[in-house]
Amino acid sequence: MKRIFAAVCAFLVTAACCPSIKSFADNPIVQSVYTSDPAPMVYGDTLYVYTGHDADNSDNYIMPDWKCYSTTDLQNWTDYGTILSCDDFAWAQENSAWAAQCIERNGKFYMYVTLVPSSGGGRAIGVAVADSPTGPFKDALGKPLCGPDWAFIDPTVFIDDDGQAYLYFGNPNPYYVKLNEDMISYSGDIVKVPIDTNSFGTSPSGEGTSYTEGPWFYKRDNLYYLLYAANQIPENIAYSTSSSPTGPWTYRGVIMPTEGRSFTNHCGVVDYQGKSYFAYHNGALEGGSGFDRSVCIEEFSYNLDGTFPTIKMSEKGPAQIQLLNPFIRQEAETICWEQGIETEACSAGGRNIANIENGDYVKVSGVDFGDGADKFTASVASATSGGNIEIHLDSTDGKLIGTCAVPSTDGWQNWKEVSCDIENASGEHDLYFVFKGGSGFLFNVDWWKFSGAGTAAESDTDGYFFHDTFEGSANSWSGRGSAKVVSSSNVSYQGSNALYCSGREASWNGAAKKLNSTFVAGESYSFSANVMYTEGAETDTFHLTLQYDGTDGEAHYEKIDTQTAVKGEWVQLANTNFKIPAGAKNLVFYVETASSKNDFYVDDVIGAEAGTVIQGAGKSSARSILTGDVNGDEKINIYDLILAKKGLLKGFSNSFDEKSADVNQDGTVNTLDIVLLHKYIKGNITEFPKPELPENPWDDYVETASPAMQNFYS
Ligand code: FUB
Repeated sequence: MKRIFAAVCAFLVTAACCPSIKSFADNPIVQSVYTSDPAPMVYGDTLYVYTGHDADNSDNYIMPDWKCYSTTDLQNWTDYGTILSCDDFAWAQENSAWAAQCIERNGKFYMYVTLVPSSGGGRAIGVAVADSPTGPFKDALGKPLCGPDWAFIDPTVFIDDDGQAYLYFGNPNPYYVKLNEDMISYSGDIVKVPIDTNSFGTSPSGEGTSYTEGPWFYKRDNLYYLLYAANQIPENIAYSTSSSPTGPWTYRGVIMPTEGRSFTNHCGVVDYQGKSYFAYHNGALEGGSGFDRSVCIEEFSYNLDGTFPTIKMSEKGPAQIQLLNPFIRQEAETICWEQGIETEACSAGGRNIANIENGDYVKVSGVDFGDGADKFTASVASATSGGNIEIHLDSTDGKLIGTCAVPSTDGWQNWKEVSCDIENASGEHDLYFVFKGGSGFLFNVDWWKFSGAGTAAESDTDGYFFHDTFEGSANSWSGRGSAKVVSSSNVSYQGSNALYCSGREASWNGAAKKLNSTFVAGESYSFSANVMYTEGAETDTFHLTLQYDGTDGEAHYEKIDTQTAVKGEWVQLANTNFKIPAGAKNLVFYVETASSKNDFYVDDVIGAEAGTVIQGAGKSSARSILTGDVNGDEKINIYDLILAKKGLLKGFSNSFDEKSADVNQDGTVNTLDIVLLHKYIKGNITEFPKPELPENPWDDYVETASPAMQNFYS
């Protein structure tokens, strides 16, 4: 790839027609090598895409190994390099690494691959196993799992809800086999799927079906999907569905029509962070062709009936679902787009970017500098005289915010941290590292990070990122809507002040705090706030809520915790593991009520690392009233009678006990309630009498008024 870009640039420079580069497409997702046959997999919070690897300048399938890339935002992809190769299978020929898919089961990762055994006889399906999604993978069997047979290519694997795993594969006919729970053996025969045009469409010649190769098998809403390359050559992507994992199948049509400079296509489908994505390959990268393919990805939505929309190839790719945090270490090989860069194994672990020449660059998409960055640090190495990293915003010749000099470190893997000042970087930008220097390779970069005002705060020894106590100030809190907030010494949960919220004209008019870039979308945190109110009904319901802008551009509201408070008692709103939704922006954290407009107080508000148990006022003593259940244990028995009698004689310790003891609900607890409760417990009555309300309270009111007023009302 390096040579192709260098040659293209040399030509453009010679021709003196090289326009300044402004922005680029984000498909294909990898530019440093040619990639093919994508197989997406979600594990934990991360989307991985496993790919084949087409050697540069190929005029046939020269496919030495499989690669892996991951993302959490759909724009920036981290390169794990080669995670498995033909060399890892002692029985396989070199350069025969055709399509593969990886799946996790019981903490192990199984990669099903296509290879050609050295002993001949056709292609075969092998299986490798690893303890992590990025390897190292090892041949699990030392021999093929299925085959050899020239028809056995392109494995796709799925584990059904009942635990049965299925492996589909095949060209020009699909086959399936039921895998055992160990995922490296199978039971029963390898079944050749019966196909006809109703199940797999009609081939363009009119003879036979459209099914060609590259199946992708999964289930969604109890419907099984088999997607595949269809139409013979050039291929499109079509699909069939079934109510059973083994068919019969019904042909559903073409999803992705033929296009994109590759006569094959090969797809994988995945749901990630609430959205659906379709991965495929084409020949769109510079120098691309049917043998030098590149993996792309598109977002799509299923139709309401579960059918697929038509999906077109695009240069733009999916929207970024989460901004990148520049204030934590970022791997240099996390890239949206690059020119002239390669990656290699790094002596410090993972990978680094390498073979950097003058004018090469890396784009990192959607970086959130928040309140600002004033320093840049990178880990670099150079066996020559180094060069400079120019740091630009939004394009390769956009605003220059800093230039970091890279010296010689006497070796391509002798790592040294270098820093430079950064000016005027705040808010959200695409970030461009443009590499400058003399001729030849300049330097390598392992990782980078920024620091400054927008820097994510470090948590303190308690694990707290912030701790607002309102001692003499409202800290960074403000009123929402009509509400006003001030630090008040009227009451406090800790210390001598609390935040007083008043002037509320609606329940959502509460007390709010903007969360800074410490709080990262997709990550979990522990939150706690203590609230109390002094005027209004006996109880009130409070919410601790997160407002954020979603990836759809709309405002969303998510409850962090909800509690019922008793008037005059502090109650704690807390959640030790609240996940900020992926892609959430403009985070506002606030206290509101469910429906009242009561004034309230907030104190001791903490945002901390996920899992941190924060001491607070605890849950409220509020409970729902069950008439007769005076002690609140959800049973009505002699203990309630004892407590009711005691309350009548000496007074009730709280309003819940008193309300529960008022079994005839006439507003007071008296001997009649005690008698009724006694009768209920003995079984003489099975329900308490309902309070007697006049049939028409207005008539009753008028009747009891003075004659003059009765005259007035009439
Ligand atoms: O990559 C080699 C072969 O090309 C795959 O196995 C097929 O699916 C087609 O994409």
